[in-house]
Amino acid sequence: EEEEAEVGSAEAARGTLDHAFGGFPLTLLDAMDTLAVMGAWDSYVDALWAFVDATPAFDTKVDVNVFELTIRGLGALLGNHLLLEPLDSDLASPVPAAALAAHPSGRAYRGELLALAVDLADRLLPAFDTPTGIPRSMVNLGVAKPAAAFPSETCTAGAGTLTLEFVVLSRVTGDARYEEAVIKALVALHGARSHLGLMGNTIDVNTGRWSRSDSSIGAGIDSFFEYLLKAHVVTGEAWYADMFDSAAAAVESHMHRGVFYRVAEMNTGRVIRASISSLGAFWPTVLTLDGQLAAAQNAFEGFYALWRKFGFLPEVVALTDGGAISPTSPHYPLRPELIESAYYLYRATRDPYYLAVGADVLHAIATHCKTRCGYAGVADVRTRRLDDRMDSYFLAETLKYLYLLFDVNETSFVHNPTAASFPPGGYIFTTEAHLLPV
Ligand code: DMJ
Repeated sequence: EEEEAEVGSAEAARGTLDHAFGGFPLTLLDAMDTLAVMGAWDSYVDALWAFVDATPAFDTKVDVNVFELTIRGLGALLGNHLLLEPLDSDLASPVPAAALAAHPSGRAYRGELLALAVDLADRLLPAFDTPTGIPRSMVNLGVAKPAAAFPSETCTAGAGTLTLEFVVLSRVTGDARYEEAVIKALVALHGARSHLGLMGNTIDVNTGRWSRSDSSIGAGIDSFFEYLLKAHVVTGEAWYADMFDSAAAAVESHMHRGVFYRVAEMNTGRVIRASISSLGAFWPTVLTLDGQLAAAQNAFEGFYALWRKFGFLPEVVALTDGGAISPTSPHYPLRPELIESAYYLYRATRDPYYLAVGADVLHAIATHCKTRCGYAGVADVRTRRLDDRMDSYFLAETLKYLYLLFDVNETSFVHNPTAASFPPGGYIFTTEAHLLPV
């Protein structure tokens, strides 16, 4: 049930994106900056031009999930554009001129990715045209259907995890429409929280009424919290941090018991389900980013205990009062959140324990998931049966965070950003691990 709610009809969008665009190279786009992070610059330039030469176009009559295409498509286009062509006041480009020159075409980057980002964002904007300003979860890219023809129910993560990409696009282009749309949406969504400060799982974009009042840090809500804090980090604006502080405090008081975070009813604060969604393993990341190290380490232990018990992190597990733990959704679709949190905690503590966690995760994936043509998600962690499926976030996130965790000598430019001006900033990862300058 939780799984289905993750991002509305994201499952359909995920399963069909590459096909629906007639071979639009979404996986290549999502994965490209992992090559950059690894310093594999020749491969990065190959990937860039292979993508551009595929003449990707968004002018296609396909229904897409606004959240999924924002975090995988728009975030990647914008992040890679800013690596190749930073704003004057930003970080210097980490892409070596020699790598671009060494490509057989020898061409210069001329903003091709930014042009696509603007085109895509313009096609997503009609989703925000609702009475509340909270976006619908789906649009048709080629305007074959008006936005209003799509269902009015959306989940909190789907509507509240667009901020970074849209705000940065406005700052880069000088066109305020994108930032205005996401701010209006966020204010409406945050304004719909209960008197306890808890968010529900799904909401109607026409009425602003919750259709599911179960509140958690897992599927359907997870990255809403992440983007409140990261929007503060990127923009420096305090109001995002205030929203994050109150939302995080409500989570800690109503969901947190021991090392686990339960599901609470948003109006009463009562725990209604002792189930743990693997997506919640991002929580130690935001706690670390917020400077709450002890709480982050504690939360990490809950998720890592589940990984150790099953050898992978099942999508959803149920806890009983007697202490039994059983997977209710037994698959592990190569998700990054646990390794992402290990990376943040290692950077904050330099405790080799987190490197050992990384080795454990790497070993399990390398041993059980490697197939002839890629890596496969685990269909059932109890039997180790594999799915015929590798989501693009495996390349964009799971491998990137694993690489960065083990980059203890800090050779990646992410760990040594070069400032073009003073004061030097750094990068922040979007929820799909694309890099945006702070
Ligand atoms: C990714 O697309 C993003 O990390 C998103 O926030 C959650 N789902 C996947 C990874 O699990």
